[in-house]
Amino acid sequence: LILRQSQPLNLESPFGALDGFITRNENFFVRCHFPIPEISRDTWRLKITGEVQRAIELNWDDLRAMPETSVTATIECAGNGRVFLTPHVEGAQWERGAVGNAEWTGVRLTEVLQRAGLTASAREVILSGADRGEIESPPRPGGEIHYARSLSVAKANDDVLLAWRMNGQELSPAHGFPLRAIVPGWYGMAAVKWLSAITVTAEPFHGYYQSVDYAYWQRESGAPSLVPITAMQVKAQIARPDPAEQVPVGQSYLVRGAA
Ligand SMILES: Nc1nc2c(c(=O)[nH]1)N[C@H]1C(S)=C(S)[C@@H](COP(=O)(O)O)O[C@H]1N2
Ligand SMILES: [Mo]
Repeated sequence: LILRQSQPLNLESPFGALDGFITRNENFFVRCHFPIPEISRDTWRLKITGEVQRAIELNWDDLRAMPETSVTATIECAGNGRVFLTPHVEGAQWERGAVGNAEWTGVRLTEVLQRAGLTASAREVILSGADRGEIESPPRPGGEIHYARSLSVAKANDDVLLAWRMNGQELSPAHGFPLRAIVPGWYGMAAVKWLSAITVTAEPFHGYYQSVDYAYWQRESGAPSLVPITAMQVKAQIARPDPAEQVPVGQSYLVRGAA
């Protein structure tokens, strides 16, 4: 992995090493906004509150007693390839490797939501991580915040997974131990790691990583409006040859890439 930042930890995958459909765990990029929280399974809890029939708290055993399922899904950071943008854009200067594909195992979010029961006014599902810290550059909220992102109730009940295994191995601390969300088809910012709270709301969420960061101006009808980034755009990327690689003339060469 290529070190982009050590505190918080940001590691890029060597995209040129792409050699198959699944990204090995040791090659999987790491994107963190805050220090990695230390969590013990014994004291970890998942709280589900807000627009629910009954607020509930699940411990590790409660969660593991629920039906287990697996899904293969790509995580791409919305900032992948940022270094190639002109003009220059602030933020982690990712090259091609802020992306990976893995098989995730866990319980479907809809199963967990059913335990609590959504009310008729439920509209969004906010996922919060145990990691927290202060935002340095303005515009910023004062004081500490937790990493948090919301999903529509429709997406939450569709194909979102709460995962505890990655390619058959227990999640590592960097990838969200003990539990993270996997939001198939959406950019990585939605895949909340170190999941500790689920809050169901009747109103759209306007948290920091939803409105200031990971949002874009959409000019659809009338005035531009700030919209949270969600679904991934179609993309294809060449792994080999590498941008700096010299390719021999007159010989066959196997080009590799991913879409
Ligand atoms: N709690 C929490 N979840 C998080 C983040 C974070 O900083 N904190 N980063 C998000 C972003 S921007 C991305 S791209 C993915 C990266 O997942 P990975 O580190 O397992 O590759 O995690 C997402 N989930
Ligand atoms: Mo990201």
